[in-house]
Amino acid sequence: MYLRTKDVKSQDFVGKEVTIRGWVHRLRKQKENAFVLVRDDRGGVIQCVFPAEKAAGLTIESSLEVAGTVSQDSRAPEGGFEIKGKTLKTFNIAPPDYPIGEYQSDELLLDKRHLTLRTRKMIAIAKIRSSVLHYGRRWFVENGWMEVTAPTIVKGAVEGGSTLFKLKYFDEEAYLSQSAQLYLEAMIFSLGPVWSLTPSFRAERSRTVRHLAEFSHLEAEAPWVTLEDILSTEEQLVSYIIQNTITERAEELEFLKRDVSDLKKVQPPFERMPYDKAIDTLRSRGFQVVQEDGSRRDIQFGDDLSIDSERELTKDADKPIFVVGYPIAVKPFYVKEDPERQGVGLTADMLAPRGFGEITSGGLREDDMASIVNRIKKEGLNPDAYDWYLDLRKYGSVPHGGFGLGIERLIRWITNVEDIKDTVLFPRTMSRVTP
Ligand code: AMO
Repeated sequence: MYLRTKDVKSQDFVGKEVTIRGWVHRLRKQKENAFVLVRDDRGGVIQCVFPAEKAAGLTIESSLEVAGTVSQDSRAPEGGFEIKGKTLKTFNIAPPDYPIGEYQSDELLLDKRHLTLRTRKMIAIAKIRSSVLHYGRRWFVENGWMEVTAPTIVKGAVEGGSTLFKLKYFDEEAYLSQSAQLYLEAMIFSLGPVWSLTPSFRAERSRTVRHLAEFSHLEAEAPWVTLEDILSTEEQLVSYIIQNTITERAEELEFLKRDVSDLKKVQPPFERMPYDKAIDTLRSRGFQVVQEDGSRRDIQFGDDLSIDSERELTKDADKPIFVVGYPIAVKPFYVKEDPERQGVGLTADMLAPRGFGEITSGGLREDDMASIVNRIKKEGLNPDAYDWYLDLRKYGSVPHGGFGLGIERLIRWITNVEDIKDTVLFPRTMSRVTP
């Protein structure tokens, strides 16, 4: 039986013989001894010491099994325990040209992502990611929402035609889904509050540190809710994920040098800032927008919020802020218009603090048949592709709403990594579809 390094690093094993399996993570050969830092299949490491001749053929990333005696030595890296190796069995001796070392360009690390996954940084992020997904699912289960799965090959756009990935689907044209929302809307009539975690695809032409072409989308939808119900669900969910993740992954966050004192403050309620107030605040700070011809003008009511304006609004915040009531003109066709304020949507985006930007978008859905058809046409979309969706407005329509949370945006905030590409194991962007 072989053990994991985490279990071996304990007083209980000192003086005892153990067997571990893993890969050569670091290697230091001296005249008498070789110091082999072995990484196991959970990303844990322990130093194994061998007589130099025994480890002579070892190279970085060779796979091996080590049997030896555990001892405690304060000089041993990563916790002061090491294994005095007795036997060494190799599964594979890697050639000496392993491409990942201490200093590499970001591009090379992405080109070799299948190997970069073995770095301590990527292991830490992968574990944090796993916790974020786990606690997201747990929150929904504990609060009585049903998990569902929507198709990812679809006929209609949800978030506008410009970011659709087209594909040939046998003899017709179809798209990769931008959001499960419309399908979740169909499910609430018989399944009640539902949620899903599916990939969403956006042919984003922009190269930014916040956009992926494929991202993990956590989406929820429920009947008979108010906008306030949706916001309350979102703030509880996000707080629950963050508090549990920073507790469970304290070691990994420390490895990433993420000071979590600000994250500890993330508890409901989050501020609700009316969109009008957001615009007033930005105007009072002289905030300007760049127009298509390159000229600048003051931001005004009706403008969408760019990442720069989101950064300005949240730069001193510790908790996320909801911006509530965007103009429907800057939002997709399904957003419900406030019956008391023409042109204003019953919708809100959650902006993460300190400029991390939008992490959720949600609100109530338009349930009036005539206005939704009108808005589908206005967006230049084909109403025929939405006939099934319009049935939902025909047969027993009820007030309803939901939201979508970008898992990678949330992880970027939690880990404080610069580029969203580092929050996902195999990122897909405009310029990258391999490995
Ligand atoms: P939206 O398009 O705002 O809304 O997407 C919801 C959330 O998904 C994340 N996100 C992205 N993450 C990484 N890369 C991208 N290219 C990307 N695009 C979006 C963001 C965003 O807040 N159906 C609606 C939501 C709803 O109203 O239910 C929707 O998809 O975190």
